[in-house]
Amino acid sequence: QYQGIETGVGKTHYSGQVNLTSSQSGSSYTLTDASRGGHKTYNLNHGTNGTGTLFSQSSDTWGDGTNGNAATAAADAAYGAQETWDFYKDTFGRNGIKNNGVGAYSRVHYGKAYVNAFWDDGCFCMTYGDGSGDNDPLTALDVAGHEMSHGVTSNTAGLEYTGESGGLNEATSDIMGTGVEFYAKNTTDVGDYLIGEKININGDGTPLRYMDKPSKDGGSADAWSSSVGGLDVHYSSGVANHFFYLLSEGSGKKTINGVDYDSPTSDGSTVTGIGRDKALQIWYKALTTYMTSSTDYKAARTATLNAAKDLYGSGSTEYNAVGKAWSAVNVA
Ligand code: ASN
Ligand code: ZN
Ligand code: CA
Repeated sequence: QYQGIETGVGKTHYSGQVNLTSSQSGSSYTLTDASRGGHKTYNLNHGTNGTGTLFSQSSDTWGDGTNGNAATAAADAAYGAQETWDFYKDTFGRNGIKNNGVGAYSRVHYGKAYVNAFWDDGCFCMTYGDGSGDNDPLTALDVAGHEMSHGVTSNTAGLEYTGESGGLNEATSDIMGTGVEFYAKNTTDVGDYLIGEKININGDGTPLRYMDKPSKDGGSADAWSSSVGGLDVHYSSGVANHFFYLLSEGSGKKTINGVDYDSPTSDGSTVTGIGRDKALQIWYKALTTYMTSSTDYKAARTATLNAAKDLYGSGSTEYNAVGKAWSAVNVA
């Protein structure tokens, strides 16, 4: 339906073989997705600034699944950008990170042995390191969804990246990154409530974060306390990640896509989940309608209750579950 838009194939490292949208230019293809705001994927080739070079080749099959092939990371990054775009569009009707139909761009092979990935509001771009070798490239789907969601937060609530609002900013990225991972229905990288489970970030195969019981990572908070705002934002996020898990799936033991979860409550209550789809709608509406740069945990409770009231009605099962899930992480 779109002229010049080609259906390529990505042989990713984390998500198996996927369809990727490319463009044809002369006798070569480029990793340019004109169906999603013109998103492009570039090779920094171990540099740390500029855009590097646009991925371009004579074949429309990108990467071979191995890290030795420079285009493999590009295939994962392009897939992450594509699924994140589609997730926001299909789930919330959001047309790109700024909701203006304009795509971002992605850069892979940043620096040498760089163990991180990051979104940058300045360039409106995504960047991925290759990992150190003790761990793997940072191009997994939930990482992509996490990072690009920082762009959505910047362009909506604008949650300041410090204290409790910083924890809410980080949790928004974990929540939406997880939303992307489930949305993609990829049979190689299935949806879960773990963050960074594919990239071997700790060198021992364990995930970076756990939403059912955040303290399993050794630093994150399971529940609110007056000192939570003093934690690193990747740890204070635990309170909202735990809230989101409880609201979606409920407390106690559960197995989803082969992964076992056991989610406690700080007040000994039992929480019954309303399902991830509704929990995502509530979080997104709260983020885009009620949260501001200075929203703290108490205000996040109010924001999500307002969102649940708008979507499902005051006193609805969903509205009551939001209150119960916050109380279960000590946000009263
Ligand atoms: N990967 C980190 C994060 O998104 C990088 C950063 O920007 N803080 O939280
Ligand atoms: Zn983040
Ligand atoms: Ca995950």
